Amino acid sequence: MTIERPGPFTTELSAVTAVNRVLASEVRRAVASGSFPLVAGGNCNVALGMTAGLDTTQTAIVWFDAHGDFNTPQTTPSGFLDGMPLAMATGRAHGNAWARPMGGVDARAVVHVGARDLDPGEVEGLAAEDVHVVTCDDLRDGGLAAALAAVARRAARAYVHVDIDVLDLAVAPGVDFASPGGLAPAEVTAAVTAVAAVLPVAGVSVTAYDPQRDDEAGTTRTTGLDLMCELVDVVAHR
Ligand SMILES: [Mn+2]
Repeated sequence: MTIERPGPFTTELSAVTAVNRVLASEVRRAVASGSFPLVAGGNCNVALGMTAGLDTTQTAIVWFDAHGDFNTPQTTPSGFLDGMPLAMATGRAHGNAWARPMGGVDARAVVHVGARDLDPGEVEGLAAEDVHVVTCDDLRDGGLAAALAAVARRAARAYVHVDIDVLDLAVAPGVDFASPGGLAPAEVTAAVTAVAAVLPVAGVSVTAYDPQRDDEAGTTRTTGLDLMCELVDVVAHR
């Protein structure tokens, strides 16, 4: 199914919250009927509807992204709302618009994986909120396990969010804010396999594909679709 904004556009913030309220109720409905919520989103804001639909009090977030997505209106250098979804999902940014009415995930139940392009205010915020940050190098050094063990003590299930810009530029050029030095698809799959070994994965979102930036071979689209299939396979076989 496709989820669209329920009313006319007024502001970006109200559009994001409106569409995510619809997404949250659809996720709730899917879970209640025994279906698995798998979302292909234009940007990372879908995390709001996913977490609210899955019950924020018992859900850990494992967030794969080259960027922090942890800015607030006070720290953002760009003003982009798309740089704030993880901060909004945890109530750090725009709390009155989202987390207070809809619920926010405890930031200590969040693992951020693959960051390599953080703004200074995000580095401070991630540390201040005790988010577990696992860089690409940390991941290769086995640093994911301790972070997962810590969040598993605070949650009954995990929501896995993959911004495909976490992948290396060479395999996923079709994103708006590409950053070199990223992960291979197999590294993401292996990391999600490790998540599923610790907590049941209750929902997956894969976001931020921009067809206008993809190459002629459709490298990112192909990689993204393959990755979604593999992630569902990983999650379904637990
Ligand atoms: Mn993102």
